[in-house]
Amino acid sequence: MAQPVTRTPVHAPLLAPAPWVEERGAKIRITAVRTFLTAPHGCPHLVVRVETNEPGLYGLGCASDPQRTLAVRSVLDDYLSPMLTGRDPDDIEDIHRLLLNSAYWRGGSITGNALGGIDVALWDLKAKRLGAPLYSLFGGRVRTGAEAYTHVDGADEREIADQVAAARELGFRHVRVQAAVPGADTYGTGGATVDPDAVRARRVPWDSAAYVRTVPRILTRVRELVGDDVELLHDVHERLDPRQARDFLRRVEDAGLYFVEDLLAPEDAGHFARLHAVSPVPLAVGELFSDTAQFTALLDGPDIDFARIRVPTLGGLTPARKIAALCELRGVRLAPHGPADVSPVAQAATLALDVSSHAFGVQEAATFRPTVAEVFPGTVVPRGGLLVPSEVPGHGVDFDESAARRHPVPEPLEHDRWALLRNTDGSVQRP
Ligand code: GCO
Ligand code: MG
Repeated sequence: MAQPVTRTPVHAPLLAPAPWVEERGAKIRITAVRTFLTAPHGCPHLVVRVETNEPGLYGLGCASDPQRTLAVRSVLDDYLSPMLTGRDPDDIEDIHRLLLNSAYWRGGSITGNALGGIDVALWDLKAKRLGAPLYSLFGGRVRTGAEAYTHVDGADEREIADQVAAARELGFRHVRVQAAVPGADTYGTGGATVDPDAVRARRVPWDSAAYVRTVPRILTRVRELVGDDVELLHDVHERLDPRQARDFLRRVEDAGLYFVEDLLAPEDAGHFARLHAVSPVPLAVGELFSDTAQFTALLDGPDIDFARIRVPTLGGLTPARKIAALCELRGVRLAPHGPADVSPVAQAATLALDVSSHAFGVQEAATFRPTVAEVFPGTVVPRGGLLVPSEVPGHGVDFDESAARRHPVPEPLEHDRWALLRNTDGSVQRP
């Protein structure tokens, strides 16, 4: 008969406060770390609340990983949370290293998101204790707000150009443009030409050759139609191999893109140096990175132009700030990840980094459903293409538990969508 596997209680030295805490005589202690799942936008948002013995004092973080939600929640509830209870929340660097190394094996998006949820909550807590907006703990503000980019897509250049014009009307100076490839499942085109049910049934393939032939042509025509007065971005979503990527960059040169995002899968990151050396098209990479070493390998060159940090996945603001500092010293810009599967809590935390870093370039801005702000009061929305941080203490986004209960996560949770796609020859397409 199989033996049940039980968790041993947390080892005493991990529960002990850091050596200097008693001497400091700090009174505030963490009393609980709670996790909440909610889906006001349709995708699961995993919220982390670090509570303290001071009434009303808590910090909020986001550990959302739409593909591995329950695993991240288990890391938080079963492993990290017991190590935090009773601890002084002030020493964020110490706590980050302690939690990261407690498992011996570190890295990976599941650990990253769990740590990220706690880390952002601790920064929020610290800023609230000090009565300051979060950015002010990062050296203060260096800009009014973060330039944001929104998403548009379409079947042809006219449809796309109309949408770019509509985004311009709303004040966006940066627009991500995705173009459909007839008969192929192309990332970010919202089913413009293919039926999503057919994609799920694996009847629509991914066709790299058609994509490389078609999309640069459409993007170049969009540029002709919209003029130079707007920055255009494009996300390849890791769907090319290095040879195809070189070809794509050559063909897209005349579109004058602000950047091309995720040309290659992380496994092929060693090819960025060569692509960067041969093409004038700016390269953006990093939303899949869960380890700072993945960034440092590309920043040494530097082999990229924009670092797309996803704050929760990288392990929170503590590692993200280090990468931001390195970017500044290397002349690389930040273009943080911010689609709707990053909750408003992490969006606000990322914004604190954006407005306090000289390295900042542009921020991806989610267009949330109106219900999202009911669950997350203080959700930041772009105004005139700019995301402006709140002046309240902390990162400025709260969490309404009862509103969250009105938006439960749909069951069963979809966790496999990135494995659905196959190439025209039947092999699995790597996102
Ligand atoms: C982007 C993205 C995302 C990812 C998503 C995966 O906004 O640039 O690539 O939309 O696909 O976060 O869950
Ligand atoms: Mg992307």
